[in-house]
Amino acid sequence: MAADDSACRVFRSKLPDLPYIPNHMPLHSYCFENLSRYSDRPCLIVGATGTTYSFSQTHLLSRRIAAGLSRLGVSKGDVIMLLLQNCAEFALTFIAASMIGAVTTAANPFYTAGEISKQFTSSKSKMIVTQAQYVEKLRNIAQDQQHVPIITIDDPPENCIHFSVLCQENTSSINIPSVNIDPDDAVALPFSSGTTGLPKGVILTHKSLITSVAQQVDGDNPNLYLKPEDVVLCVLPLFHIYSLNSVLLCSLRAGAAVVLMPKFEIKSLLEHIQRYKVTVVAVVPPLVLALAKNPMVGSYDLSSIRVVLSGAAPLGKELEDGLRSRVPQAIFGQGYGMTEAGPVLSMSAAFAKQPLPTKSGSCGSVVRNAELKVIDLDTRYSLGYNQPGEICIRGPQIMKGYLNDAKSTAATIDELGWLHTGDIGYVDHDNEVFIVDRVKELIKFKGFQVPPAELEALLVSHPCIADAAVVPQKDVAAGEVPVAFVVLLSGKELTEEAVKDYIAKQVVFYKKLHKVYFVTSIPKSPSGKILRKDLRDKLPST
Ligand code: 4UW
Repeated sequence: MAADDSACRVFRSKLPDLPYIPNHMPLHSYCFENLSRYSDRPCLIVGATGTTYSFSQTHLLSRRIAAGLSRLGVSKGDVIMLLLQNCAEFALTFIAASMIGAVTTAANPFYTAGEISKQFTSSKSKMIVTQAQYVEKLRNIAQDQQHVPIITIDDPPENCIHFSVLCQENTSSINIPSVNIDPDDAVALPFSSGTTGLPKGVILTHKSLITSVAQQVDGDNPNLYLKPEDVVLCVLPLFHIYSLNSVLLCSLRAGAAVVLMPKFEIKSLLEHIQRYKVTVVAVVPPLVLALAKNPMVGSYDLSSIRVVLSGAAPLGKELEDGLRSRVPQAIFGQGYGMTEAGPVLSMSAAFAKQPLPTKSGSCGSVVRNAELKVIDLDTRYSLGYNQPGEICIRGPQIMKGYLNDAKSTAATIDELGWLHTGDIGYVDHDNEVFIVDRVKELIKFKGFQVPPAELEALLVSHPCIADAAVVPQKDVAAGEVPVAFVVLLSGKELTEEAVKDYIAKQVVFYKKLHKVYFVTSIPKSPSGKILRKDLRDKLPST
C-alpha cells in the first residue's frame, strides 16, 4: 500500500462542507444542544399506545436513568447491553449511558442464547436491559456472572430488577457523577463482521457519531433536511446502527419526533403512518418491496410522507419505481452505510434543504467533511470517474477501531486513515456513488448481517463435518440468503436437513441455511483462504 496518497483521486460531497462540527462535546450534549428550542415538542412517541415524551421529558428521564445506572454501579467506560425491541427505554438508556460516559452495546433480541452470550462476553457488559420474554436466554450469563444486574422494562422475572428502579431519582436533585468525557471515548459498541471473520465490537466514539449526525443534518444546507415538524418512523431496529444513527440521533439533533415501532408488520406500519402523519420513513429493500407490492397499501392515507430513505442493501430499479408510484409526492433516495464507517458514507442529495437531482440506483453523494476514494483491487491505486473498485472512506466519523482486535483494525483502516469497505462501486461524473458488488464475505439477508465465518465455525464443530464454506445466494425477497458447501468426514453420512437443523438451532432466523451442497473439497487459495467467488459461480442463477 502506498504510504503517500497525494496523487490520490478523492471524491467529495456535492454539497459544501460544514464550516464547523461541534465534535468536541459529548454525544448527548450535542443531541440536546438545541433543547430550549424544542423542549415541549414531541420527541419519542410509542407508536402502539401514543405515549409521548417531549424533548424536555426525554432529557429529564435520561438524566434520571443516568443517575440510576450510576447508583447500580455503572461507571465511565463500562459497557451495558441492550436487548430490546424498539421502545422508549432503548433511547432513554442509550442517552443515559452517554451521560455517565458509559458505552452501549445493543444486540438483536431475537438472537439465540449462544449469540447473545458471545456479544456479552466480548463486550464485557456490566448490565443487561431487556424484556422479560428474553430473560430465559440469559440464564447461562446469569449463572456464570452472578453480579450482572438484569433489568427488565416490563414485569421482572425472578432475580431481575424492574426498569423503574433506574428512574427513582428525585427530580429536584438528580445525582449524576461528573465525568470527563473525551471526544475519543467510546459511546456505542455495535457488532459487525466487517470485511472478514466473526462479529467484532465496533468502537464508535462521541466524536464519530456527532460527526456522522452533523454530516447528515447540520448546517445551512443539510444533506438530510429534517425539520422540527417532521415525524420520523422508527421501524428499523435500533440495535442496528442505521436506525440508531440516521433515525434516532439525527431526529434528536434536528428536533423531530420519532415514532417507535417494535417490529415490522405491514398493517401496523401503514396504520402508524396514517395515525401519526409520518413524514420521514427510513426503510430497507424488503420494506420497499412491501410498500411497493402489498395491496393493503392502497387502503391507507400515506400522503403525509415527504421522504423515503432506503439503504443497508442493494435496491433494484423495479422496486424503486414501484414505491415511487405508491407515494408519488415523496422524495425517494438511498443512503449507503457501514457500521465501521460511522456509519454513513453517502446519502442522496435529493433530501437536502436545497435538493439536487439524483439518478435512480445511486446511493447519493459522499457525505460532507469526508473523503471517498475508489481503488483498483489489484494495484490499490485510486480510480477516476465511472471506474469500479473498492470504496474507501476517510474522516472523523469512522470507527476508532475494533474492540481488542488490533489486527482486524489494521486490516480495515490503513495507515493513512482510509477505511476499506469491501464494497465494489464507482462514482459517476455527477459525483454520485453506485454500489455494484461486494468483495467481502458478508451476506446481507434483508439488510441484516450474516457473517459466513460464524456459520462456518458452527458447521465444522459438527462431528461429521470436515470442512465448510458459506456464501450468499441471490434471493428475490431477502436480497441474499446463506447457503453452505459442506465436506463430510470420510465414512460419515448427513442429510441436508440435518445440517440445516444443526445450524438453525444455534442462530437467529435470518442466519439459517437455505441450501446445503455436499462437495468433496472447498476451493482455497495457497494461503488457505476460501475462494468464495468460485463457489458463488457454482450456484444456480435466480
Ligand atoms: N446499497 C447497497 C446500499 C447499502 C449497501 C449498505 O450492517 P452494516 O455494517 O451497515 C449498514 C448501514 C446502513 C446505513 C446506515 C445509515 C444510513 O443512513 C443508511 O442510509 C440508508 C444506511 O447496512 O452493513 C454494511 C454493508 O451493507 C451494504 C454494503 O455492503 C455495506 O458495506 N450496504 N447500504 N444503499 N449495499
